[in-house]
Formats: sequence, C-alpha cells, structure tokens
Amino acid sequence: MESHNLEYGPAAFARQGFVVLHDVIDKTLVEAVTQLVLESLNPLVGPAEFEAQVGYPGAPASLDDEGGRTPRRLLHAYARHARFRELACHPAVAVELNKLLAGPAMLSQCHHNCVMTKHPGYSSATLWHQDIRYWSFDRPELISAWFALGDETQENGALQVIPGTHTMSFDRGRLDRALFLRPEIPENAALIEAAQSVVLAPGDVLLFHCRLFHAAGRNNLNHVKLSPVFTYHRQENLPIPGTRSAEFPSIRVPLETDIDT
Ligand SMILES: O=C(O)CCC(=O)C(=O)O
Repeated sequence: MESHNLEYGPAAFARQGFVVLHDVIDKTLVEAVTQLVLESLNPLVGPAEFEAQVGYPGAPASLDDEGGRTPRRLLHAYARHARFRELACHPAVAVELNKLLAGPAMLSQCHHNCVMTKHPGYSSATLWHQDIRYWSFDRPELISAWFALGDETQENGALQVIPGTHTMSFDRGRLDRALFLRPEIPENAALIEAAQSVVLAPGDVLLFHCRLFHAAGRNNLNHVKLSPVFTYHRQENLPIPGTRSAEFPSIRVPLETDIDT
C-alpha cells in the first residue's frame, strides 16, 4: 500500500488527483520552519485546534480528558512568520500550481492554512473524506499543498489517498452524516482497497485535489509529525459570499517571472 509516487505534471494530476514534488524545499527552509513550529508548540502559540475538538477516532473525548489539549493543528500558519509565507509561496510549488490550475494561484487564508501536528500518544486517525465537503467556492477546483518537514510513513500517520476519486460522483448514501466514506458499503470497501499511502521525505510536497478521498492513521512513532498545509484556487474561482470560505481574502502567489519584471 506504500507508494513512492514518481508521476508528475498535469496529466498525472488529472488522472490520479495528486502528484508528489520530490525534494523541492531546501533543507535550510525545512529546518527553519520546523524550529518555528516546535517553538509554537511549547509554549503553545494559538490559534490552535486540539485533538478533543476534532473528535476523530482515537481522540480524547473532551478537552479536560488526558491528552484532550494535544494540539492537532496550528491555525493561521500564513500569518505566523515570514518563513511560513516563504514556504506557502515557494517558487517550485507556485510554478506547479500555475500549471495544474492553468493560471495564477491564490492562497486561501480560510481553509487549511495550518500546520498539522500529529503527536504520538494522543493523535487520532482521520477517516476517508474529501476536503471540499465544508468549503464553498464557485467550483470545486482547489488544490492543497502538503509540505513534509520530516519523514512521513504509515507508522507516523502519513496521508493515504484513493487515486482517481476526485473525478467520481458519490451518491449521498455512500457518505455518513459527517460526509466520511462509509466503509461498510461494498462499493466503498472496493475503492478503499485501492488506497495508497503517500510516503514523503523532508522537502517533499504532496499536491492534491479537494475532491480526492484521503485519510490518515495515528502516529505510532515517538516524535511529533509536522506538516504545514495550504490550499490554492484560481483567481476567478471565488468563495461564496457570506460563507466561511469568504472570511479572509485570498492571497496571490507570485511566480518568479512576476518578481523579475
Ligand atoms: O493527518 C491527518 O490525519 C489528515 C488530516 C486531513 O486530511 C485533514 O485535516 O483534512
């Protein structure tokens, strides 16, 4: 089930719903962002979301239970430090997004824009879902960039994806009340059989479509897994006014060619 995905470019993305850019973030930036994230965890710099608040399988039931206040996501990553902005607007990612979106990318401050902090001990598993379920844009055409600061494997809860699901239609009955895929349904079980675990190394970036079904296990190693995640859309694909997706303006991601001119 582990996958070292080597397929790049718009054709691979259109077919699979994801691509991995290998070793594109330089070590200095990876180390600087890692240091900033660790400093933000102790003492905790909010805003943050805790394990008890996500309510995923394996999460402590309440904030006051043991492990309930384990940070699961450091929110508003873009605003936290210039180094986070450097990561989110990294030229290697910008150029690829420009190809996949067929135009300049806008970074949404409203969705993801966080660092996933998957701790050993109290981390929960994330069931099969599409990120678009709670997002409101004119078109369901957004791409998230998942930045690996360390190794991501099945042991520490790497992301798993079901290739091609971003183009499929799902009857409402195939999803539960929180819009997770219902694994007991035979068609869903067959799809889940085709899942791949996306193995990443520090400096790798996973780009995935907002309709791609993905999931992740718990962190069974003894150190925290840190993954900054940002989401992008085309300029003319607008958030629906009045929704959470429209709460903050999106930010244009410059291309190196914009900066040179
Ligand atoms: O790391 C994980 O558990 C997956 C997180 C995820 O897919 C999400 O927050 O949408």
